[in-house]
Amino acid sequence: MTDKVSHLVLSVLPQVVSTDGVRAMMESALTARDRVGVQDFVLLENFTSEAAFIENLRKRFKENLIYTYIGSVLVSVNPYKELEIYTKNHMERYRGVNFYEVSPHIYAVADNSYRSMRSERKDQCILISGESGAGKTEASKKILQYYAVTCPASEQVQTVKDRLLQSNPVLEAFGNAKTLRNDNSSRFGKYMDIQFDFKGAPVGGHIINYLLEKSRVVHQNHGERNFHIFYQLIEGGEEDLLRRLGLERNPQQYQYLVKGNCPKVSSINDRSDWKVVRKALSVIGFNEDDVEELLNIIASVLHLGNVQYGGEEGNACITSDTQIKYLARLLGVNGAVLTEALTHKKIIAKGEELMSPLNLEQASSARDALSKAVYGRTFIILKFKNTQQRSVDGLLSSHFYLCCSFEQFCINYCNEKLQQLFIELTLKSEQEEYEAEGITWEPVQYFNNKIICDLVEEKFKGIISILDEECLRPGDASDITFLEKLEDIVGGHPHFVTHKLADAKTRKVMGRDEFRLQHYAGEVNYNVNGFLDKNNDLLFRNLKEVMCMSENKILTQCFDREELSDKKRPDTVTTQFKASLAKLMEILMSKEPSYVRCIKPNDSKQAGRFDEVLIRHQVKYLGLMENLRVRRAGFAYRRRYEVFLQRYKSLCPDTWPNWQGKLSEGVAVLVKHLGYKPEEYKLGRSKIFIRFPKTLFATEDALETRKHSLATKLQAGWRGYS
Ligand code: AOV
Repeated sequence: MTDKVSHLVLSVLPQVVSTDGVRAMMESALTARDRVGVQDFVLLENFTSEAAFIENLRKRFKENLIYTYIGSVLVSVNPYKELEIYTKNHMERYRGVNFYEVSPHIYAVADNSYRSMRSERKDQCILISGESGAGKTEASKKILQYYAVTCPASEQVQTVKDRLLQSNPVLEAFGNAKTLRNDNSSRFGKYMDIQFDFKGAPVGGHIINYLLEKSRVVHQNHGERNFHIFYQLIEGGEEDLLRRLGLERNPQQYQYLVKGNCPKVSSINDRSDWKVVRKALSVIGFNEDDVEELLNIIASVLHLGNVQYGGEEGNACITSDTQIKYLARLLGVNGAVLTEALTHKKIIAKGEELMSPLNLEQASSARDALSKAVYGRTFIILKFKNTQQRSVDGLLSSHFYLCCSFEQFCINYCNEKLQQLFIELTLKSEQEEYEAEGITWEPVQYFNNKIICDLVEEKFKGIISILDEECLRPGDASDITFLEKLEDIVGGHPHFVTHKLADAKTRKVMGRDEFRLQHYAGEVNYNVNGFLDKNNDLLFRNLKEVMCMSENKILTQCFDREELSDKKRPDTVTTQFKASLAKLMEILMSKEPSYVRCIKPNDSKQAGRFDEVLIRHQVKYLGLMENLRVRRAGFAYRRRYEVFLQRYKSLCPDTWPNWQGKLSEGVAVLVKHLGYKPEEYKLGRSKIFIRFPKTLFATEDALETRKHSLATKLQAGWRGYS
């Protein structure tokens, strides 16, 4: 974009002010506020009250108004039913229109972000957060659809649009699964970059997936499933395809698919989804050979799961070579070498290589580690990649889990960092706006969650460092010694507690192998079981070697030979994650963010049910009250002079029918006439700032009264002012 600045000047969009829009927004926000609540939480009279906040959400939810703002943040409540608010007409309504002129909508956020990118030439990002099933994926799809329809098009652009949209079914097939909370739950974080050219047309993009819940490949909890793709392939794959892959049309045949005892889900049609995914794969640029190799990998994972071990004297051996034969063919590896690697571990002692046999347990976990590595790495390269221009728009969705395993620890840490960024950036943008408008900034008190971030990530003393240290320590290191180390080192931290350190009441709700973190969002207990293994994520060297020799082209991309020459121990999972998060934060800091905060109204996926306890919890952990406090710290309402004057000019004889002088002076005359007290408002360079909603409501009521009296007078043939 930078090299085409001259064109950009032409593309600056005028500030379109539609009075109709303003009226629509005011009507829903103000005059009808008793019924439908306020459309911006900053207009709540009692803005510190959580009860008032929830009541406002409830009123709106009842009226199918699922979107509400906190300033420029969009709060969205999942309706669990199709609403007629995503039509082309709606898209047109939001196109090029100011944020506040129309009722809150995801399209407004998308449009606003797009226009800021074009007019201010600032990189944008849209952060979408919320718990599983709250509507993040849907929100990101709606944004993409909005861009696909409203951005300028050309043939090349059409390809990009198609690819962006079609990358979703593919990512969902490989990265989503049925969980107890959501039939289509994304089990990974994603960051999506869309690149626009100087005309504002999307010309490229890429998606970064991070932290896939790999353990799901080999194990699922009761009532949950493995990733969709496995079932889609088995249910939907053509006969000759399945024959070639050596698969049977029955998920119950596969060890990796039976753990959750949930092969079918009523809301999912694996067979028709398969068709969608197959088509989508070709749209995002996979040719027939690529698809074949990809499916070989998926089938291999299923075969790996069925590799059974037996053996005498504790040394594992593979009981049947059926799977190995398939694996050798599908992965393009030597069967004998693979068999050895699945039952032995290579040790280098005194410069000599030795093969040491694995016992049954070690062999099973080596096999599972291989399945996870193969699937996890394939997933990472499975992204729509088409980078031609500078990236200008990002969509990030993240989750907050309240369960308690290693993956959730990482994700909750990610959310803690995002929250920190969120508060910092909200404060920063408030401060910048005040400065730009020449208004004195009054510092705001808020809860800074840095203390929790430090507890997790601080060098040497943080939980990640302690975990890494235990992972590297030879000898008796275990999940329990890790827990003990935590007690020793961070035991006194106000946000940390374990069973041993807890008071009697807390102890009742904690296991002996758990630690509890007091996140900004609430308390979460983490079970240390599996922390060391998952953090190490070790794949034995000889298994890596086999994969590096694979003839499967996707696998050769996934397993780089350089990894073998690198004698240094690979970074642990949390350390890698910490580094990629730091990078992500850096990217986000360099962009102008918009936020979508998604709320799940109930746990039963039901339309119309507003579960207050569940919602209150989310309002808390999304930090919405904190956000509102920061936003309301100074002024509840701010509008550009022309918008304010246009709406209220009829309330003052000096500004009616038109004010001829400077806009700021017109507003000054108007508010003086309305009797605003000096402490109630401030006049900035281009905007009026009003401190309390009641001032605005009084003005709005005056307008309403005037409209009525005017109508009466008009009927009586009146012509002048007064
Ligand atoms: P998530 O992305 O937040 O969960 P989804 O976006 O998958 O949640 O939403 C879950 C389900 O809620 C969807 O499959 C839809 O049925 C419904 N839904 C969400 N938003 C809307 C909407 N705006 N209109 C109608 N229905 C909606 V997870 O991926 O589990 O974190 O991991």
